[in-house]
Amino acid sequence: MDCRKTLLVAAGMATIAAAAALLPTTASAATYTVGDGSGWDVAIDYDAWASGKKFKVGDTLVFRYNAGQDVVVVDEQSYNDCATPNNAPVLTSGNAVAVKLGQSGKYFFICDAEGECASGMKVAINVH
Ligand SMILES: [Cu+2]
Repeated sequence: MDCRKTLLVAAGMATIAAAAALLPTTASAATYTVGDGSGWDVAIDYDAWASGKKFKVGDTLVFRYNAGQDVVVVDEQSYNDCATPNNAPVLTSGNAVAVKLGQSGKYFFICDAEGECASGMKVAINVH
């Protein structure tokens, strides 16, 4: 019966922890550095980076990158094709570029340096 009591205490603590974990999601806007410490570069799994994150309207993405890289805001088709439309906004203001996620929906970003999008330098963000 000691064992049963321990289980009940553990369950109670888990409930408290779960409730506490919910609190930050209702708090103010967040800032995410794309790729975290790896920044915006080739050979990084941005799908893995984005998965599990809950991007909200008002959050900000920060792209940190070296010279020769850039950030292009594109639509889904261009993201899939790694193609940069002629009229696409190219963000080149340097290290770092901040992008505010001003409305809900999907955002797509690629690097248009030769071949780098195809090497994985692309990220899709779903904003709720
Ligand atoms: Cu690049």
